[in-house]
Parts: sequence; structure tokens; C-alpha cells
Amino acid sequence: MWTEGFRDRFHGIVSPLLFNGLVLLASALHATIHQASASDKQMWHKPTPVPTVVVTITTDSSSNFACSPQTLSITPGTIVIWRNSTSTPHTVTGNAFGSGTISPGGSFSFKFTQAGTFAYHCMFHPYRVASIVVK
Ligand SMILES: [Cu+2]
Repeated sequence: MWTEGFRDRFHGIVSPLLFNGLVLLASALHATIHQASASDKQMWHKPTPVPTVVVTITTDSSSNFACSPQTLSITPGTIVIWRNSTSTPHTVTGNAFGSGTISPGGSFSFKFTQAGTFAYHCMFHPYRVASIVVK
């Protein structure tokens, strides 16, 4: 019958088109899902924040400049931020690091990656000694 022949030919043309359409649809859907999961990763898998600890350069009860805390224990990878809360310039000077002048209200930060005890002082007030213990 000619109708059967027509149907076979019709299917022969339409099915591959339909199949291609489904493949396109599936890959578009996949791309959308992939994008969504990539942004989910950004949303939920934030990089671990670097631990930071503040040391305040201050004036102690004897009116001497001091670092608070004077001895600070941290783990490797911690960033130490020194904040100068006095009205005098200071430095944070050690063998492994040096701030240069820290103005009143200013700060200096240093990331400690190596274990050890790091003594430091102020170049303007050498009596002001303190240390960072990394372990
Ligand atoms: Cu000082």
C-alpha cells in the first residue's frame, strides 16, 4: 500500500530529526545542570579563610610601649596583623620580617608559614620586645 510506504518514508525522515532534537535538548539540559553545579561549588565550597590574629601595639600600665599579646602562639599559615593604637610611630622588626614605620593608627601584616619562635622589637623603642611562636 502506498500509505505504508509513505509512513515508512515519513518515519525515516522524522525519526532522525526527532532523535537529533532530543540529543540537542539533552546536551543543552546537561550544560545547564553543569553550570548550576559549577556555581553551587562556588557558593558552597568557599576557599578556607586564612586565619588572622591581631597584635595591638599599645601603651602598658607603666606607660611603656608594648605588644599585646607579648607572646602570641599561632599555627603555620596564620597572618598576624599588628595595629598601632598609640600616637607614636613604631616598627615590628624581626629576623624574618620587618614592617618599616607603622604610623599611628596604621597596621602591618605578615603571614607565618614556617614553624619556630620569631622574636621581634621596635626600632624606635628597642625595649619593646615580643615574639610570635609558630607551631
Ligand atoms: Cu616603638
